[in-house]
Amino acid sequence: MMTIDLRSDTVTLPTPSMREAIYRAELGDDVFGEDPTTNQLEEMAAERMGKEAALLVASGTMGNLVCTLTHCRRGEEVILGDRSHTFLYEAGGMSTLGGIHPHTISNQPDGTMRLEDIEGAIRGDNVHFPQTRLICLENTHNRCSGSALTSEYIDSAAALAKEHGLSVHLDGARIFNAAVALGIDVKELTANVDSLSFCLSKGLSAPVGSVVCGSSEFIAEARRARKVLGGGMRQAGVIAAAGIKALEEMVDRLAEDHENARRLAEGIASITGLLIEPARVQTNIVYFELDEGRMTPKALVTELNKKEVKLLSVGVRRLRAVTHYGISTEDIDLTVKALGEVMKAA
Ligand code: TLP
Repeated sequence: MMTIDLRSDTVTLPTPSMREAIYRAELGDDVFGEDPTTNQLEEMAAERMGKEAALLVASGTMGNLVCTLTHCRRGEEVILGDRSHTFLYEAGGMSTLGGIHPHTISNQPDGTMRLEDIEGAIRGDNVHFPQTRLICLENTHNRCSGSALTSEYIDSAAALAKEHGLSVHLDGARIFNAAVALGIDVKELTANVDSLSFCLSKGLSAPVGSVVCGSSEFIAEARRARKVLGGGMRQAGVIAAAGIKALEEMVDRLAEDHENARRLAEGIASITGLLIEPARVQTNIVYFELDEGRMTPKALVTELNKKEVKLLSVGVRRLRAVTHYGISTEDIDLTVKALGEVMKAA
C-alpha cells in the first residue's frame, strides 16, 4: 500500500519529463552567467511574471531573504503579516543576517492585512523610529487557509506603498495556485509589486528551486545578495531544467489539486469531532481542528500513520493537509475514510 502523504506539496517528486530534461540539460557555469538552461528558465520566469529579469535561487526562504536584503539596509523596517511564512518560518533571516526589523500587523483570516493597519504601521520621520522600507504580502497565504489574495487587493496595497515611497515584495511561493483559483493570468497578481519570489518545488513538483523576479536593476543587486548567502550555483541547469518543465507542464493541473482539497474539506466536515469551514478552502491547503476534549493532533497523526496517511500537526488542536501532484481523488476518499475510522475509535 502506498503512503498518502499530505504533509506538504513540497514532498512532490519530479515528473518523468523533468527527469529526462535534467539528464539532457545543456550546462555551463552560472556564476559566469554561462549556464544556458538557467538563463532560459530565468527569461521564461521573468516573461511569465511580467518583469524585466529573474534569478534562480535555492529555495523560497532564500528568495524572500535575497529580496529583503536587496530592498532594505540595516536598521530599516519591513511591514509584514503576523501569520506570514517569512515572519514565522524563515528562521528570522532578515534580522539575523540583515539587521532588518520586522514590524508585524495582523493577518485577516483571508490572508490580507487591513490597509488602515498597514498605513498605521508606516513610521513617520522621527529619530526614535526605524525607517519603513518595505511591505511584504503572501499569495497564496499558507497559514490563512491557502487563501488567494486578489489583484484588486494587491494593487491597492501597492498604491498605498507608492504613496509613502515604499516598495512591495510578494512571497508568491504558491502564486500559480492563486492565479488558477482566481482564473486569471498570473501577471495580474504581480503587475504592481516591485519584487516577488515563487517556488518551483511545491505544487509545480520540481525537485529544487525558487525564482525571484523584478526590474533588471533589482535583479542585478539581488544577484549580489544571493552570492553573499552562498547561493551562487555553478551548473545550476540541472535544477533549471526541471523548473522549465514545471512552468510548461505543471501550472494548469493545479486546478485538480484545488478540487481534491475541496473534496477533502467536505469529507472532513462530515466527521464528528473535526471542525472545518470548507468554504475557506480556495486552493490546495486544508486546515482543520479537533473538537475540544478529543485526542491531540499529534495522537491523530500517529493513528493516521498506522493507516498510511500522513498529515501535519500545526498547533494545539490544528492540523494541515496539502493536496498535490500524485494525490488522486481516490487517495482523498481513502484519507476521509481513515480519518473517520480514527475519530470513531477516539
Ligand atoms: N512552506 C513549507 C513549510 O516551511 C511550512 C510548507 O510545507 O508549506 N513561503 C511560503 C508561503 C511557504 O509556504 C514556504 C514553504 C516558503 C515560503 C519557503 O519555501 P522553502 O521551503 O523552499 O524555503
